[in-house]
Amino acid sequence: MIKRIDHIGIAVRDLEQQVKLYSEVFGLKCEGTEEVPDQKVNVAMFPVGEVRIELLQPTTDDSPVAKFLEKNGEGVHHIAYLVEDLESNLKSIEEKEVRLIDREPRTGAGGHKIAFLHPKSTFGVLTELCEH
Ligand code: CMX
Repeated sequence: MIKRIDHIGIAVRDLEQQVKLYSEVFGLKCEGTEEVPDQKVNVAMFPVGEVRIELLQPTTDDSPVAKFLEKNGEGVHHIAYLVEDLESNLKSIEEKEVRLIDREPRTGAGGHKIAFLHPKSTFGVLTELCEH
């Protein structure tokens, strides 16, 4: 089902400051920044080989990332795996009694189809599946 890791999401309070760390200190090239209204975040993407680091800053107080920052502070927020045919994978995951956050794909960064699995069903790791 899973092809590879697509990206690792990191929750940050100040996107601009963190972009400086990843570009100026780590020497990575930012692929772009964008607002993802459906997820209430601003994101900056940094490719590292085939995987990307996705920095996530909340745009509203009720953003899932705002809640995460309040509770945990900055840090790793989720792991996203690349899949083909997200819809049919969601159906088969649900049949295996894993709790889904999204039963239907939503629109994530880059306009990709995404869906989250609940961390209570995945041993505390918020897991995203995405299809390009
Ligand atoms: N990783 C691991 N566990 C997490 C978590 C995360 N990122 N976020 C929440 N949890 C845990 C909480 O610690 C909590 O556990 P306890 O009950 O043991 O304390 C439990 O999940 C419930 O969390 P909560 O704070 O009460 O928050 P909610 O139930 O309101 O929401 C979640 C949690 C995961 C359902 C919600 O954040 C969500 O729907 N996330 C998916 C969407 C998302 O995160 N979007 C932002 C990124 C978008 C992008 O990448 O573009």
